[in-house]
Amino acid sequence: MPAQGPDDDTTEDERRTLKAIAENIKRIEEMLQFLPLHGDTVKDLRAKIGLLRTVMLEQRPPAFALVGRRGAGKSSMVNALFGAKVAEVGHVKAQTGRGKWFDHAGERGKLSVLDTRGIQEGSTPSEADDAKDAMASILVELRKKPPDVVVFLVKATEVDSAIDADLDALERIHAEIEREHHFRPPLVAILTHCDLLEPKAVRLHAQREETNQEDVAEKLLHVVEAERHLETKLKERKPLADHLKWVRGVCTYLSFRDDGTVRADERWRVDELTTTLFKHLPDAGRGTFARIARVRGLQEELATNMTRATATLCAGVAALPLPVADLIPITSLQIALVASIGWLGGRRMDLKAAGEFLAALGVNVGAAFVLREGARALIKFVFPAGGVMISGAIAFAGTLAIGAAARAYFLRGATIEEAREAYKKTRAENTPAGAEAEDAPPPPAPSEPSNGAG
Ligand SMILES: Nc1nc2c(ncn2[C@@H]2O[C@H](COP(=O)(O)OP(=O)(O)OP(=O)(O)O)[C@@H](O)[C@H]2O)c(=O)[nH]1
Ligand SMILES: [Mg+2]
Repeated sequence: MPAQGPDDDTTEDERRTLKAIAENIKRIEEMLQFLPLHGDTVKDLRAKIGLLRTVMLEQRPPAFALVGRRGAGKSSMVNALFGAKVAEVGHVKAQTGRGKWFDHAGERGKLSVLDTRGIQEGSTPSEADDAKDAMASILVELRKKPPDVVVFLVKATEVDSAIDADLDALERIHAEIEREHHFRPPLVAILTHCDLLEPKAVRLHAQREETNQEDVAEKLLHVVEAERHLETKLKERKPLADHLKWVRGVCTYLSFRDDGTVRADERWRVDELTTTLFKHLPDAGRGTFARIARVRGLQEELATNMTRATATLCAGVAALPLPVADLIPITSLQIALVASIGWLGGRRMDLKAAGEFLAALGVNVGAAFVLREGARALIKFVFPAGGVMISGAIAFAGTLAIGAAARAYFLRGATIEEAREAYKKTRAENTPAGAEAEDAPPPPAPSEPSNGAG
């Protein structure tokens, strides 16, 4: 694992890759004006380019403001999302990044977190002073950058005790964001420590293995009661109520050995939490988040959207009048797509490995591709109208098929043979009858593609 500085963990190769992708996307945007298309279609294409640009090029760490009492489980939530120890848990350790935006870095990326620890204490005069200081520094930080989502954490076992001070702090923070940035971020409220609700011994994370299912039901009822209570409290606060997206009990408990390996994993509903946070993130934070949290469904969703966007663009490029189309080889878009899906699955952005993957699928890249592009050009030349349609349909089906294969291989861990099957199947399903001739597959290349580092 290379050392990760705050901003500098992209390699030279990755930078080159990103630059190449950026140039392609820019060229496509310039080409849009040549497309013989009308208003809505062009708008749709622009939106698709926007998605690709954001996911491929403008990824940044998602930003969360965590509001909750000392010990509510803010650091544990960060670790639970990563599935690894990236934040210090407990009361004893130094308070890293207190009152400051702090990037928590794991192997697959970073989360930017504003930990608002300490703002609600107030039972003794010195705590009250601390709380004032803490709030002042939080407000300064909020001016620098707004969070994408505000997460409010309350211990399920403490939801009945006076949480009004916590809610005051939450309201103040939310209002400050609006004052500075003119929007109110979505609010997600979680009840942590649900495992400690009665009956205590029931394991929420291993419910099905419990012999007494009545006890399980009783515990779940207590979770629901706590959720209702917190929801009611939040809804009493008018400015917060409109932005409240989710109130749910969870367990984020993970225990690590000194060497960082997991000793106990009692996480419950963390996938649901992850899905909810993903849903409320802007596209720029989604790729990194899906990559970090390793929730397959989210990676698939994003990869599928990117595949559709790329396929539509490829079809558009294929339909461009010559010689404009030659300026944007369809293959380079497809390679960028594969590299991005690989990245979502945790690999490095690597165009070379992506090209090798395409070759291993049996997709012509390189010299053979040039010939095939030549054939496409010839078809257009000889039969302008029909040729254009056929090229577009083939480019569309081929790109969908490449995306399907890349998802199988990089996200689901399929073998290269299985990926090849996915490619063939998807291509056959999406190719209109009579359009196959141009795109006869070459003999499959036998080699495994290299995986890229990381
Ligand atoms: N049983 C149980 N313990 C939890 C859970 N979440 C966190 N903990 C424990 O609660 C303690 C406090 O958790 P932290 O994640 O450090 O809480 P925090 O909000 O970051 O606390 P401060 O940084 O001090 O404000 C730790 O000992 C955690 O292991 C949970 O869902 N269940
Ligand atoms: Mg903490």
